Amino acid sequence: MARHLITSAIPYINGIKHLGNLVGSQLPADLYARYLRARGHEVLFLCATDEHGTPAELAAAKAGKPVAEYCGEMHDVQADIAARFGLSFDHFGRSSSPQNRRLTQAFAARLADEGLIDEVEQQQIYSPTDGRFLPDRYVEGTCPNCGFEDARGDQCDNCTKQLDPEELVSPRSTISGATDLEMRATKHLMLRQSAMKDRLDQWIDSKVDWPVLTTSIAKKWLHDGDGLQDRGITRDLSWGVPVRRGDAEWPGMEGKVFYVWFDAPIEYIACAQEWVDAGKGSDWGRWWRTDQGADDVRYTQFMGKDNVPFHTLSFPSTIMGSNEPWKLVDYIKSFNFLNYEGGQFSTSRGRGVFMDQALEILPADYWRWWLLSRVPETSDVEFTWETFQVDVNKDLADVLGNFVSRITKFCRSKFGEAVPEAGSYGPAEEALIAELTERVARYQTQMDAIELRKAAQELRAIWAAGNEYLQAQAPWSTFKTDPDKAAAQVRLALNLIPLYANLSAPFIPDAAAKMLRAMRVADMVWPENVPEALALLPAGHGFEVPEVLFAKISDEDRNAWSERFAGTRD
Ligand code: B3M
Ligand code: ZN
Repeated sequence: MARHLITSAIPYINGIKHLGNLVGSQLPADLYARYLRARGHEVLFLCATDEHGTPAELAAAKAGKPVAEYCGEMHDVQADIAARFGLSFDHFGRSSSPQNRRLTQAFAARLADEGLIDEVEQQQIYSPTDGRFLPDRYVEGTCPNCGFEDARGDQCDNCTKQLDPEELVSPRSTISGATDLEMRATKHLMLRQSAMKDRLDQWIDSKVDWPVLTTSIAKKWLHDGDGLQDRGITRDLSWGVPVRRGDAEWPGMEGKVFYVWFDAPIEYIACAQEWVDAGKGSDWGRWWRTDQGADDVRYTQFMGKDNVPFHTLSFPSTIMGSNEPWKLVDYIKSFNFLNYEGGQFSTSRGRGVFMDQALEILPADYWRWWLLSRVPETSDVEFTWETFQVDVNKDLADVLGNFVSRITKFCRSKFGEAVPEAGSYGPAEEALIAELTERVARYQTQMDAIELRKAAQELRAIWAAGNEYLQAQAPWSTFKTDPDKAAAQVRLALNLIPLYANLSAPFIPDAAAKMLRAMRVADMVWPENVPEALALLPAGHGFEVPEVLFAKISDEDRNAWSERFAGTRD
């Protein structure tokens, strides 16, 4: 038994996440957490809302609410949807927590004491009308590249060029529309990542087992162009962690906050403190401080590829640079993107299916299975209603669901609702038990390695093996000539149901629980020994025929949904 700390990238607060966000971090992290818990490991699985930065301020303004109130409400909305998706966080925290504020300010003080923070003077856009500096998204104007008139200060939505606000032609304030903008000098803090380059490089080099997607992105930022750049870690915003040097004022930094990407990963630690302060745990240092036992912890992070630079370079710079005994990540699992019907999912344009909408249509397990079995591990993957329909109908309804309903119904009709006693196992049964023993071992190997598509494939094959056995042995025919033999066949097939439930629970927890309830099995127990697990239900053990586990998706449903989600969300 080991101890596993698992974090998922923390979702931005501004709005409900789409399925592309979900599959790129929270859902695979949940799969892994559920699997490790089932294997008997001690797991701390943390996630939170990422509440600072311009997107939060702008979304709150759009909703006509004070930003703190908006974040509080959206946190609850996201927590509720996460729970309904079965995301089994031990704690779902908030990056705006007092714990994170204190920790972020303390890290900044440590880094400054280590000589890793520079104070630099910069020229920045100031709006006398608004009485403030205007960071990226607070300025709009004409794109110098394509002439688009509503380009944002950080990027042009028309031609996608990354911009600095000063580059915009005829810039205006998005707060007041003021155009009398001027350049003024202001001071900002820079984290000297360049000074950490060699340490980071060696560290990444030592991670030979990491996914190539993770290391290649880190290497690119370390070596391309002029190499790793220092990073501004402060912004002229009012919403965020106020810039302080620990408990002390930071002269010249009044009215500024830390950049959202500086405090967001620190929330992984603060979240463990929030978990303790919420009374759910008793010792966060055991998970995060190597001087308090965290050396024994295996720490795995899950995220989309766009977040990799921040987790392989920026956050490790913060951790290593502090020269304090913090736990560093052991393994970073990153993902490519999920696209939606020939384009991208987009939060700002409301394109694709969002988590709340998905649950209006179908229960979480349908989505969990499709997303996890098609998780964009090695390349980008496209969601289409057609593949969704085909996969759900085949894997969940025809293979798993059908197996369960067929064998329980057949048993009820011929032997009653209890495991039949007569007959004994022959070569076909021994062969199935041997095949499943091998497949379960492979499934575990893939799950341990977080090779999720391969694991899903193996699980699908485990389900299919039961169906093939039933098809080949056909107890309904056997029954006519040799009822005892049919009884033995049914006994083994019924025993496959709890085995399947336990193995499948990390992917489809609700269906797994239903299967166990129907078989009157009280606890989830991982089948460490497959032959033993297949003898779990003794002769005479009562069960019920469960209600339909998975309904098929009809062509009408598919067409209606694909039409409903063709446009953008209002
Ligand atoms: N909120 C970006 C995202 O949701 C960002 C992740 C922060 S992880 C510390 O994709
Ligand atoms: Zn443009």
